[in-house]
Amino acid sequence: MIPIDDTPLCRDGKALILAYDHGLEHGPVDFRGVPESADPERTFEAATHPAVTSVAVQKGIAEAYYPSYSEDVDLLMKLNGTSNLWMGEPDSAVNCTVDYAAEVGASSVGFTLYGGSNNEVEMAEEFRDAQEAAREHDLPVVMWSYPRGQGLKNDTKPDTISYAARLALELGADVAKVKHPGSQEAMEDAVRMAGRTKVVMSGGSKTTDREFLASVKETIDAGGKGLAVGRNVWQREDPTRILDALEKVIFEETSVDEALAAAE
Ligand code: FBP
Repeated sequence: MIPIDDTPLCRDGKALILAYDHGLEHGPVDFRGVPESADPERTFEAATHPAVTSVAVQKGIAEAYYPSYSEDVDLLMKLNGTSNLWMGEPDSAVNCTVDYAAEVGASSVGFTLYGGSNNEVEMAEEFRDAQEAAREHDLPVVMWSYPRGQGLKNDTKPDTISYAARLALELGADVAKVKHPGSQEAMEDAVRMAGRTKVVMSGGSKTTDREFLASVKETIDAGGKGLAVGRNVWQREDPTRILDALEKVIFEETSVDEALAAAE
C-alpha cells in the first residue's frame, strides 16, 4: 500500500481528481451542452486551479495535451476504458500499460473494475498485473470500483458501494473511487469497509451546485479523502466557480452554504 498523503494525488491530505475520460466512456453526447468542453485544453486549464490535485485521462489525451501542461498539472493515467458503443456485459479494454503511463509522466494510475460483471474474473486478473506493475514504479493505484453487470446495473445501493470499497482494499488499490451511496451514514460504512484504502466519491451526472456540494460534504464528513469528478465540473459554463466551492468544502471543510457564498 502506498500512503497517498505524500504523493501528488493529495494536497493537505485531500484529493480532487478531475476526470476527463468521458469522450471514450460516454461519447460526444457529454460535450453537447457546453460545446467548448469537447476541447481537452479547457479541462487542462481548469486542472490548473489550485483545488485540483490531478487530472485523469486516457492515453491519447495524455499524449496529445499533457506535454503542454506538465509543469502545472499532475497526471493520473487511466489504464482501461471502453466506449458506450460496446453493448456486451460490462468490460473495459486495457488501453495503456503502467510502463507507458510512467513514460508519459503519470504520477498515479487508474483502473476500472466492474465487480459483478461476467467479466469480473478477467478484469481482476488484469488489475493484478497493473497493480503489481504500478508497485514497481511506486505509482499509487486508483480503482474505479463500479459493481455492475447482469442483475446489478449501475447499482448505488449502500451494501453494493460498501462491497465496492472493500474490493478495492482486498485487491490492493490505494484509492477506491465509488459512487455516492445516498447518505453520509452509508458512505461511512464504505469508508470503514475500505480500511486503509482511501475512498473518493465519484462525481456522477450533472446536478445543481447545492445538491452536488452536499454529496461531497457528506463524503468528507464520512471520512472520505475527496472527490474524483468530471461532468459536475466541466459541464458547467464556468468550471472555476464550482472548483472554488469545492476547494472550500474539501480542503477547508466549510459548510455547503459557506462554499456557495464564497463562490458567488
Ligand atoms: P463523473 O464525475 O462525470 O461521473 O465522472 C466519473 C467517471 O468515473 C468518469 O471517470 C467516467 O468516464 C464516468 O464516470 C463513467 O461513468 P459511468 O460508467 O457510470 O457511465
